Amino acid sequence: MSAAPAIVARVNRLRASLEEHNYNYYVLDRPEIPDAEYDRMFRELQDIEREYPRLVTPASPTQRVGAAPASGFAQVTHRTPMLSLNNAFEDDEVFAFDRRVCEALGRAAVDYAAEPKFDGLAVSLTYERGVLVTGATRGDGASGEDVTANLRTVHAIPLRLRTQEAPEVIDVRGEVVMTKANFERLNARQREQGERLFANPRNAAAGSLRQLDPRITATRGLSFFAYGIGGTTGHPLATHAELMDWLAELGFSVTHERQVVQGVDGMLDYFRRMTEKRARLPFDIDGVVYKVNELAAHNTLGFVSRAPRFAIAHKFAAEEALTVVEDIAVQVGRTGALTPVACLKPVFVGGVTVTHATLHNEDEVVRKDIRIGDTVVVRRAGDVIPEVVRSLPELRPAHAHSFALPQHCPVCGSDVRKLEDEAIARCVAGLYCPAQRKQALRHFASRHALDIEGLGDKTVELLVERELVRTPADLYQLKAADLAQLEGLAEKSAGNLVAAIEKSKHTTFERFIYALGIRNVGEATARDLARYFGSMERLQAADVEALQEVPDVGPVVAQSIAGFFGEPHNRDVIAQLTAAGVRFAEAAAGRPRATSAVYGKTFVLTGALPHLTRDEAQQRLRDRGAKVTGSVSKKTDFVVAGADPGSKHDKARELGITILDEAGLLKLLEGGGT
Ligand code: 5U1
Repeated sequence: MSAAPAIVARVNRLRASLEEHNYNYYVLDRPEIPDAEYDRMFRELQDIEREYPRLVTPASPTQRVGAAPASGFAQVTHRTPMLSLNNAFEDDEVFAFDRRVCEALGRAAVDYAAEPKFDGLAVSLTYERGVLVTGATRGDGASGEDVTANLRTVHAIPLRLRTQEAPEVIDVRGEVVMTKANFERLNARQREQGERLFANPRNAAAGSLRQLDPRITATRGLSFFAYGIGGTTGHPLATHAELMDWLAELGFSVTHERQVVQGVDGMLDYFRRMTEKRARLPFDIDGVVYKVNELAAHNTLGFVSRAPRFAIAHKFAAEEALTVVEDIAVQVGRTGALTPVACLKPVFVGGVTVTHATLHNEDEVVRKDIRIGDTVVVRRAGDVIPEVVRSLPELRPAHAHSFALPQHCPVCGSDVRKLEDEAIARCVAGLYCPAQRKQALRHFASRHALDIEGLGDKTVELLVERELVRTPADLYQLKAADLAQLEGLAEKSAGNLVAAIEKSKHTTFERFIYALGIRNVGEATARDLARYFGSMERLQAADVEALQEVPDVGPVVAQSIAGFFGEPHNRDVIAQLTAAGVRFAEAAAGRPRATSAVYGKTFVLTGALPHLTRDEAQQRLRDRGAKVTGSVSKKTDFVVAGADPGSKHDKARELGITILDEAGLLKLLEGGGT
């Protein structure tokens, strides 16, 4: 049924009225009518739209909540990247910022637009011909998540801009925040319902915006403050202050705390006033932002990586609090590193309750003289991880005691070693320790190690979590039926993976050494070790002195290798691998002879060769005692260039280095014995 003109006119009037009152209430914070009157008009509009569905438009005030729950969020590419800000923590850094700006602009003094830095979530809102079409999170700055349905429920975000002259398209940038009062109310409700509490208003805002059901977001009372645009406005604006006024005219909340200030004195004065006012503001802020006020200067100043040179965030000092170290636990990371972690009496600092803080390594515990039982200063700034700043020995109780790292891994019981000139102690059972399993398996299967095609990160995770595999040797016991049970592995890929594992049994000695994941042993060292020792038996028997006979192996690497083979758990896994049928041609690892034409020369490979793969070319060169490096320098002897060689080729020409094609390389390789 089509609506009579009087109905259409009524709908338009109701919408205009509701938009106006929504704006007065949520943006200006100045309601002009009682809530009951607003609700009456809203219901009248809903009734008419129900009767005449064709009159419904996406920008109608009834359409804020309406979208069905989503199963996930799509990615949106920002038309203009969303920048991040460089931070200043000290006055000096603000002085340096002003100096850089004045120098670049050739001015003695500059005006800055100063505003609070909201502690919320940055979003980008795209309006086409004045109507909100997309709202996205910042993501990595280049693309974010499409949270349009959720952002539409935020009343301070206009569904339609308050102007007759809306730009064809505009991206408005700003921050979604939750007031401290709404945060308290939300947590009280969560507590009553036995739900998880949010640590601070920012986490609550983020959690609310990432709800799959927009109806939940709608109940969270989120706010939005605009602070800029992506790209240009197409509107004659000379300053950031004018841009903020214009955004306010378009219907956005813009902070009342904004102010134009002169030079460093003005910025620092503003910072001190906001520091003092911070606790009384309805929102959390974590600092202030200064932007060069003149917009034309933004183009002159440009960007460094993803941060503008025309703006800086001046962050408030980190909050500190006192608490007690109840214990020091030890975590074993995926590379075997042992990290002492302070277990703290829970303390609220910087917006969260802190119960643990990393102490990084044993030296740090000694340097800061932190003992179990000590009262310590804990610091946390914004989203930075909490840290123990220092202990207070004057408050030390008699029962306080020092901490020492265990000599055996708390996860697997193997030896713990600290290499010379390294601060980190590690569990040496890289092939065996459960904490290091996933990492060890990923590395073992990687392309330059045993190159097991199809054994990706996800499969490794599943194999370890289901306890189908504990060490690399267990891989060789897997059956296609075991693998086919894993999510994402169809019968065919399970069969392919078993075949790939089988194929990996035939490898080279250097790949096998590299695959063991010995700390400090990369591909080049693995190759040198394979050449020098020629057999696993000789390599395992070598002590630190013997290992240092190998070219380029110093004391640290030698200790690392000796420590690895000294650990019985690792030797067991190697024996199991051999028993499972893993074979490498040990005898073939003869030492290259100095008679090869490429022996001792340094090569750089660039571009695609017609017949040899990059790996094959590298292998042949290295087998004959050549060195292959990644970049061209005066030390390079030859550059081998294939198709589309790029800048390395140009550099070789500049430096007068001999450039070979594949045929030239092959000739040179044939030119001497190996
Ligand atoms: N208040 C405010 N926050 N904030 C964050 N202004 C502001 N501007 C930003 C960011 C990331 O960026 C523009 C300077 C590009």
